[in-house]
Amino acid sequence: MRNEDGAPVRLEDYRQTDFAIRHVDMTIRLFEGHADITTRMDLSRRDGADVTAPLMLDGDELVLTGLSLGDEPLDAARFDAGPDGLTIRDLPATGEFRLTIGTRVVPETNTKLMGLYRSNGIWCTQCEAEGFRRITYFLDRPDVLATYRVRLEADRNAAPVLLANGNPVEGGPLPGASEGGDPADALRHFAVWDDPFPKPSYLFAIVAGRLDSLHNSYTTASGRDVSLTIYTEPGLAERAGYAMDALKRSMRWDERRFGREYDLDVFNIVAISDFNMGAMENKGLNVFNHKYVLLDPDTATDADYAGVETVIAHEYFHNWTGNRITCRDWFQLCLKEGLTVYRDQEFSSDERSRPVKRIASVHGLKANQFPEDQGPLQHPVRPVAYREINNFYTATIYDKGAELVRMIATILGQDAFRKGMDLYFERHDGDAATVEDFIACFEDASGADLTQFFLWYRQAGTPQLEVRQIFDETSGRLTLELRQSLQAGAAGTGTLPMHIPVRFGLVGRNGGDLAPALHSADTRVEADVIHLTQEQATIVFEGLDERPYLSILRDFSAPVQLAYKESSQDRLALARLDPNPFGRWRALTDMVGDALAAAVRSGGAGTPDERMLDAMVEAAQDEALEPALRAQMASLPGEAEITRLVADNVDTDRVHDVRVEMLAALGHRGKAAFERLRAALDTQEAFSPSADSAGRRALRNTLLAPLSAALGTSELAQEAFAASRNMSDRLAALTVLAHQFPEDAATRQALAAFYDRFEEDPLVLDKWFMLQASAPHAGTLARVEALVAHPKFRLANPNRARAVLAGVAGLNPYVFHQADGAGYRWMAGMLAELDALNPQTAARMATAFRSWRSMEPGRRAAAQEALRQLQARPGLSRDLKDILDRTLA
Ligand code: B3K
Ligand code: ZN
Repeated sequence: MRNEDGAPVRLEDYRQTDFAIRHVDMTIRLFEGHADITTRMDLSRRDGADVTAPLMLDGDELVLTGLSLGDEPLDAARFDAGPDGLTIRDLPATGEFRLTIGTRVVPETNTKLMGLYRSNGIWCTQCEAEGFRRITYFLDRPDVLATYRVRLEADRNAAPVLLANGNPVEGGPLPGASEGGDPADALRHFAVWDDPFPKPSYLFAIVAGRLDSLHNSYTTASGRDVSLTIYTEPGLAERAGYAMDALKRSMRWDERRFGREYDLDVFNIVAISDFNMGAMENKGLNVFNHKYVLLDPDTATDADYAGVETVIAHEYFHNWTGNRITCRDWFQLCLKEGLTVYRDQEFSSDERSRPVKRIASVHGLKANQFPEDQGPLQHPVRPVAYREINNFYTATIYDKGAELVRMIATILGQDAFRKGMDLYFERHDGDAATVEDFIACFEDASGADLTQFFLWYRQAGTPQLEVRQIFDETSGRLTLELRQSLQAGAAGTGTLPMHIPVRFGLVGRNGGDLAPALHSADTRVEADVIHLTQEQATIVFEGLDERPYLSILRDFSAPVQLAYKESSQDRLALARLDPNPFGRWRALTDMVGDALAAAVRSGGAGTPDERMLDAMVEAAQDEALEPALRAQMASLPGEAEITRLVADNVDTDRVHDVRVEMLAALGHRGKAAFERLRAALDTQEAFSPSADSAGRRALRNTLLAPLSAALGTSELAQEAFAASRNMSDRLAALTVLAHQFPEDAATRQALAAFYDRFEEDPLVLDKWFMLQASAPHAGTLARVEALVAHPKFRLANPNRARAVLAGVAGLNPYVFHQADGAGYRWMAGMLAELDALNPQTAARMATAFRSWRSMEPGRRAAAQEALRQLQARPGLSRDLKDILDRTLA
């Protein structure tokens, strides 16, 4: 059962349950206004468990309607039932026994969207992490694995589709009065589903409602026929075609790359409009935020297509990494999440472009995980304590977790990595495993000792990697000095040196990688990887005619903060010459980021380095590179990114001004080239969601911002908006209008036209809300007040709430960090309102405050004041309180 409110759950306190649950048989009767649930479970004491221990089942806002042991109702003296738990005493010391528990819940009023709730009339569930206890009393933890058989009953008209985990067994009308049934059942029907794979309760799911569907089928490598169905709200199934395609490609890829096949007769996906996160990997019945299923060129951007592909793959891959092998406890969350992110990143790399995908992942890691790792919400990839587990579905668990898996692959090499994965699947299929179990598989498969590597799971924070190079012309020797350090942070974990794999290249003056002889090294150097395991290492290469360009930390081979005094000359050379495409992007981006941060710190843009701007213009035009990569190299970081780079004493007004100036300077410098490129890329080709087509659109649309900034008028964006024939182009143009030319009549007209056209399309309308909330202008806060009063705004819908709240707090530092503190106060007020409806989403949105200490003193004080006032409000959820307490600590 949950600890007393406020007391954290600790890894060191882990112990097995006294009871095991072998099988669960549920009947769920859905009615308008309530649902009745009967849960029959077969339990026994575990070997060696205390024979007198009571059974303590978890609950959350539950009402008990019946309780029997075997066939007899249980005497009231033998149990205590409350909304948060059910304790039963004097249960049999040996052998299996059966408990039958009745509960009643009200899905219609469940705005937390955890447990059983209704989304647009559709009954659906979300159980991870602790939602099953909102449906029935249970040992609601991931190390209690049971098989489930579920019977659903509902009105045939309200819920013609009845879904649960596993395979369908039977279904049909309930007997009406004439057949001897209950007259009230005349219009009702039932379905029975059976899931043969033992699973933890967090993977339980049901869905019932009026749904449209898109069908397909798949034959696995060993010849099993699987029926695939994607269910949507009425009228939207045709938008699920790309998701279906992505699903089939994911299934094939997992067979080829990891030898993993699907294991049930059916695989169902349901797209829901009210959902707290992206999607959920329930066994055989994935439930998705419809944002990650529904697409067509007219309503979805290329980024949406890529997101759908990723999330479909991610949830599918969980079938093995998460479901067949699950986590022993929630401290092991990275075991399924980090690993599955790694797998979905690899999938996207293989399906699309490896360097482009890597750049996008690294960009995301730095934008989301680095600030978390360096601020008050810091925690290790394997945490040791939590107050609210839902607050640990973080960038650290997911994205840094994926980086750790990638480092294992780098350290062991692809073959040994695959052997370790094979061993993991073989050894732990059907288990609730730990990170130690996972690492042991790689050690056993390869013979490597990963003891030091394990520190990456225990120590929080971003290590700093200091690099120095010395070239001696007379001897032709190049000396590399590497040094690592880790600051103790909020998590208070260790700071020991870790195993950092540093991929590198030595690039010749005319391009191409050199392969000089290694003269000496006090650490292991293997091909293009330096294994830094001590605090510092010195590596000397010899036989060089001239100083090469050092391409360091290629492919971002470790999640570290690079501290390297690299000359502009080297960066510019690498941006042009590095044979490693990631290295080209890295050199140029670091140069641009440093220039912007320096300008902010010194109080003005000054004249931006023309060679740097030229390098961006040149990259945009470089036919040897794929267009998506050219777009990445020619883009300026956003204001949020620059804010992060400045790191302390930040004045976000300056951030804004510096970026605006730099954008215009880039536009001036590249004007002719950018115009030519935009014309050349305007091929009028029929829309294709392929990565190539998307890359060309990305490049063309990226150039619109600097060109418009240089022109100083909205004409180009107006033309682009009018000519747009897909959502990527339309949204790019509208963003330039709304962000650069907020006062123009043309902008107002374009926003109104967009609204009129897509008013009835919630996913597009989210974009309309977010676009305005993220506009960096003095008038935005007033506009945002109007947006939340708009008839189409619904705080209870997480996508809509996120569009506005994260639009301001996540994407718009200029407004969120407004010097007068109005942005902070507005956000705090919204969080209080949202918390009363949906604590999980409120807590997630509140993490936007995590970097408040990096602001200049005036803003810092205003943020602290807003946070304190919010923290002092009575009745806050544990979710939000946990985030606020840690943020202010
Ligand atoms: N496992 C879910 C996330 C559940 C979040 C619970 N607060 C989706 C995913 O990572 O695939
Ligand atoms: Zn996941």
